Amino acid sequence: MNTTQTAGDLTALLKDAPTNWGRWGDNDEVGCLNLLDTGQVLRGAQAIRQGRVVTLQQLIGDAADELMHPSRDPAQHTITQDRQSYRNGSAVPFPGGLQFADDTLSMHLQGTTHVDGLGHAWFDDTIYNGRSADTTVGGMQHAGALPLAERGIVGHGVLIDIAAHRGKETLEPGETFDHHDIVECAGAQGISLTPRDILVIRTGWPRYCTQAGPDVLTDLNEPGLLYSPELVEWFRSMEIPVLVTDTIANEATRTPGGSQFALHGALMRNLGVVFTELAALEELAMDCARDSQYTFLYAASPLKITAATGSPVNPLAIK
Ligand code: UVW
Repeated sequence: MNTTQTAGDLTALLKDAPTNWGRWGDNDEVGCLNLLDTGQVLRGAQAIRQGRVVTLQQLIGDAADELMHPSRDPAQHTITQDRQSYRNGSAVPFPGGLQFADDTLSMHLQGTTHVDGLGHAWFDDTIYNGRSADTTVGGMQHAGALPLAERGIVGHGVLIDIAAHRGKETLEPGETFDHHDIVECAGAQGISLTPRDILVIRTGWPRYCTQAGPDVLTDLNEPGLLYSPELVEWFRSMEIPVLVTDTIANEATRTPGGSQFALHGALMRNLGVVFTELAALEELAMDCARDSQYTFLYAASPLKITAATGSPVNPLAIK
């Protein structure tokens, strides 16, 4: 008996759920990024019509604005050298007079807009592609963020503005939606989804958190996609490679039956869907509403960090 299991455990919930384990070989660590081939990059490039670039990263270094899981701390940004260092003699100009400023950043790699390695979350002591969760001890030996960073994430992006579709600024705590809502929202936006689209879903949740204050995060109850076998089957059959949202964890926190983060199990661990969380989507949403173009080239380059569980990222939507 696995001592970490609880009443609503994911082993039981997902016992018949599909996996992509072995589909791209026993050593695969990038999962559904395998679906983003050269054809998908070119399809994404065809969505570029105006040459406009929108960046999708949350600001790092201003704790008041940083949204993150309550188990994580704000980034610590420290200036280690500046003009004052030359005034007080702790730094010496280069020959010729050049001086420079320097700084460090200490942060949770998943404490801002970030990509999750496929091995970041697991149940049943097994991570993506059937590896032991023991391979996460002391650093990700497999399926961390590095293989995703080495490949890069580029394809045809589609914004699904669920909040706007529901006539709201933001979804409420615990408010859920599913694949039917995604398809309906896309239709209302004048597009139909195509297999291998990168889904970028706006809930407006960061705005809710800013208005409600920090207490809203202490007993996390995010809005988002709600687990169901049908939803998982839709992701599998649509071959959705990447799920990007503006929430901390890309899914409704609570699953009926008592478990939490069931889609981390069903989509990330089982299917190898790459999660990007905490994206800043307000500007993109306004831009898409203005020109009615909800498609774009999506390009994201996680950092190459040895053995990391995830990586900060500043994705680009290029329209
Ligand atoms: C958790 O859900 C704990 O982490 P993340 O949101 O980074 O996937």
